Amino acid sequence: MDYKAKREQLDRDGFCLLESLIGEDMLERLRAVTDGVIARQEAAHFARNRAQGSLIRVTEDPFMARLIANPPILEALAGLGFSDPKYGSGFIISKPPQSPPLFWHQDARFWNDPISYTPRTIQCFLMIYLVDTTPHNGCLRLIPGSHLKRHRLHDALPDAHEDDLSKADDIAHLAFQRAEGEVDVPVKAGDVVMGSARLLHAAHGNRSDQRRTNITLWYYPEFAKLPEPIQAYLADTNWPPEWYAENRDLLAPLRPVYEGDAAPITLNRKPGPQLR
Ligand SMILES: O=C(O)CCC(=O)C(=O)O
Repeated sequence: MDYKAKREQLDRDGFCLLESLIGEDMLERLRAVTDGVIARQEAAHFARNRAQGSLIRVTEDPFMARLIANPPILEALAGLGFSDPKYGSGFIISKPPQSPPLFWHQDARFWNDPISYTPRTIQCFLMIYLVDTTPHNGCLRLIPGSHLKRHRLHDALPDAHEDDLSKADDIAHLAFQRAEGEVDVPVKAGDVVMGSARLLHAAHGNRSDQRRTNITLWYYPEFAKLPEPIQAYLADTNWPPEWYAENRDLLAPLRPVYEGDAAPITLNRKPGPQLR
């Protein structure tokens, strides 16, 4: 993999594609585990999250720790220049057959800190696809560069993950429409899309007859270099203690730890006027 070119793309465009990172054996295990977890959810979960399909914390199954600490993922992060990443959270986002699109949003929370207005990747998603994914069955859509440059949507969108949008009961809403500059990111099963939490992104609906499952894992690739108030906030993880205890060997090196005395940053999910 040409990590230098990938890193340049991540800094410039806010994302890059890491091809064939997850092997077939791991994919098979992940399909079985995620299908089991999805089958255990109540109907209300799917009604609440129609736009995502599902939004299930990966801590519902201990096997997921093996994905979070999967050597090919950590090697790719190191190849990109992130040799001491920390993990935050993760979700099983699975679109059932014939399901609606996901609305435009960005997931950043630290817009109060000047670091959010630099090319640095504070927080990134790794979207791990368990099936081949195209515009037909719900591939990712992104607005390249929107982690650094203001887009019309920044001012037009309601707060990220607003309840009504998640229910997808008004597909005519601006948040579900085509957006200026958007690109599709079709992938093969086992590919991983890496991107900045600040990047505007959405997903097509799934118009196929097969389930489309993506596992989104969130990492802090340069945790130790982040401003201390951000480290202080992130160190207070909400990992379930029994899940952590069961997977301590794998997860301990990836746990964000902060021992200073800075107060945690106040969250702000909306970019300020510095984003131009
Ligand atoms: O499931 C997808 O295609 C995208 C998920 C997403 O946007 C997110 O996790 O923020």
